[in-house]
Amino acid sequence: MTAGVRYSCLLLLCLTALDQSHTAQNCIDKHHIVTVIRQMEKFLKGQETRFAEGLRIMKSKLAALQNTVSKFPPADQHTVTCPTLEAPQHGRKFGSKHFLGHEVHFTCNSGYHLVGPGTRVCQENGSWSGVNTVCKDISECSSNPCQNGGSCVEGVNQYKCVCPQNWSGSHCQHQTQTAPPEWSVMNDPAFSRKPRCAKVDRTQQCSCDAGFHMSGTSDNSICQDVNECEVYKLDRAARLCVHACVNIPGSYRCSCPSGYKLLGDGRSCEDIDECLTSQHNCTRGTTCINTGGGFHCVSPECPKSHGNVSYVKTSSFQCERNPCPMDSRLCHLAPKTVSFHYLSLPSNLKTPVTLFRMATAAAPGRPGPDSLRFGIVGGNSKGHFVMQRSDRQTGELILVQALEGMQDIEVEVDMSEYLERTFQAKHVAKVTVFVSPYEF
Ligand SMILES: [Ca+2]
Ligand SMILES: [Ca+2]
Repeated sequence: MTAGVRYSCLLLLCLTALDQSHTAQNCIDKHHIVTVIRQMEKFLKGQETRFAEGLRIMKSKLAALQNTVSKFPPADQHTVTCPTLEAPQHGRKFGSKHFLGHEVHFTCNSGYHLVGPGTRVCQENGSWSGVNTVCKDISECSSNPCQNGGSCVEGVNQYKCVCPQNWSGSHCQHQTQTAPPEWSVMNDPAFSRKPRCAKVDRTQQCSCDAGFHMSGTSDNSICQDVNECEVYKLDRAARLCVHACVNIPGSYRCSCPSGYKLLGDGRSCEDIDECLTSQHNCTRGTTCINTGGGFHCVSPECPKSHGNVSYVKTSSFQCERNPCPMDSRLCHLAPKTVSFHYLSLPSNLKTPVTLFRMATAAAPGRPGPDSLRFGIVGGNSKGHFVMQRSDRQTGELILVQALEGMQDIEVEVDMSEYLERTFQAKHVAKVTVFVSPYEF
């Protein structure tokens, strides 16, 4: 029993006794009771201080804990991630975190306006809220720049006016006498519409839908499709389509050659990677090489054996010379390795451009060659390529003249290793370049 509890019992006994007998003699004298009360007060004071101190410590521990918890998100927020989002074309993306609850924001460059959500949030199911955001160019025709009944045709960041008969000029401001313009699709009912007419102040007002222009006489008017492909045909800088433009009633669409797909911007073409998407028919033992507009199945073969020289295939694209007899100089001069490389290039690639690098690889623990010589040993009859050293251990094959598609070119380069001016070994790389018929 603690001192405090003992005093409490004693006090309780005394008070009960006082109450019952009213005689101080039956209990401890008054002086003793006062002393006990003071000791009890002291004890309670002490308890109160310790209790307050305990509370203070607990409060500060709770605050520290709360602080720690709020600094780090719960564990499951780290496990949920959303796929990386790209900035829209002609726009920017803000925010790079892809955890649950994080936001990314989009803006568009000047001249473009945002279509879709400006903010997307990473959701619990690991996907972003909302749909894809795109930046569309602000309508160039919204200011109605074409005069005298001319129709405005939207282009890429620009517009053109197609003028009614007898009008010409960039804004149809000049009167002329000409035959029907070539961009107007005539004599094809699929490309004609009836105009929409209404009486305004007792006069008949007719108009055509977007993509059509008014034609015919004032009594018998008709809306003819505008051939946007013709309008922008000669304007290379403002070409509507990277490849082919197809005119359709009221609009146009772009198409790509076979082996290419149309990109999301509706005008560019991208090669289909048949090797990656298993759309190839390469047989076992051959390797699929993707090219612009198609693919190739290749199975490189090692050089034929001759004399003491023979090769073994060490991987799909590498052959190594079998060990030479000690006294066969011819064998030591033959390439020690022959490797095969395949490159796919678009037509008319801007030059100069480095196509291929070749480097020496000394065996671990052995001193490497102290000098290297690089050269082109075949396939450069037209001088398209140059082989040069780029650093102490590397040489590079550079395309110096543009290659026009479609063609396949094989160029063979070699690297000779020397140690203290003594020939060590030669390595040959056979580089095949597939040039696609298009510049994209
Ligand atoms: Ca059209
Ligand atoms: Ca392809």
